[in-house]
Amino acid sequence: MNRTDTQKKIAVINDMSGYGRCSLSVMLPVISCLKAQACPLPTAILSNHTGFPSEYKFDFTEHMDPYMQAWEQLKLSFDGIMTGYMNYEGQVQRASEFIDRFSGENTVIFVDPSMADNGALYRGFTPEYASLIREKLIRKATIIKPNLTEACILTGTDYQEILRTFSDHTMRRLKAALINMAHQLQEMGPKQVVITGIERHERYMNVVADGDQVSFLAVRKAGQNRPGTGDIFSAILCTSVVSGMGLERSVKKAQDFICKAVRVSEERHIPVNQGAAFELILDKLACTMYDQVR
Ligand code: PXL
Repeated sequence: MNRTDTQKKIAVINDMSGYGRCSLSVMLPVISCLKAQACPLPTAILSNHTGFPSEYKFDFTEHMDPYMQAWEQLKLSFDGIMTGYMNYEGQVQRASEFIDRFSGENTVIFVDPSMADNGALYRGFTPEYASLIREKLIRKATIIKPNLTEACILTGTDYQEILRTFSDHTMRRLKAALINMAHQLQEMGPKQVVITGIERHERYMNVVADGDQVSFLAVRKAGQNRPGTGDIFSAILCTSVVSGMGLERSVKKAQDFICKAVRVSEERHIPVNQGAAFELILDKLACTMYDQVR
């Protein structure tokens, strides 16, 4: 059997936050651990993520063009392309161009809208930015992974109205509303939609829509929400799918790992703004991918 060149290549368009376990700093080791080659295209370089009192930031937007040109000269193409946190319209435009220039027929295009949480857009993000994400990235995606707030913003759904269905003890109304939102998102382009972070009764529920199939995966809440866990989740999910694992199984694997990483962080009393100490259990993640590359 020819065993050369079977290793998957994933381009990761995101910022590099030097401290606090966010974005590229956590995605690269996770993707490597899952035995794919991670190829970062930074959008910005920060001393630390924005959850600390201050940070130094170097915007990389204008360097993205020559960086892409250099990759084009190498005739690169990728099995997966991931986009995440961006905060300039120019970065979204370039990420959109990146997809056109570096994807092939079978490329998994994974978009994390990364712009809102807890019912509101992040500071500095505007509704116009949200529309741009929808137009330039969601439309071209094969998988998207919005949290509940982002799913509401992208579909024009009232977040407070969704929250009201949380108190419905039968769960029927909530599930119907989530299925409806997932289908609306699918109509924008991506066949696979994962809506994360639906917190209810000390559990997290993720909605997984894969073509016509919709399932709900719940996991017990292991501790407080920590920055960067969404990035780790995305890295596991995208790499697993690129490696041939089904969507639902990949989501399960990602949520179980996040749960364990949050638990170990609580046990070690790691401050919440330092993210999840995933390094302590990364070896356990590696074992789960052996079959895919043998
Ligand atoms: O994990 C999302 C993220 C990415 N990049 C930066 C951030 C955050 C979340 O706070 O601050 C710079």
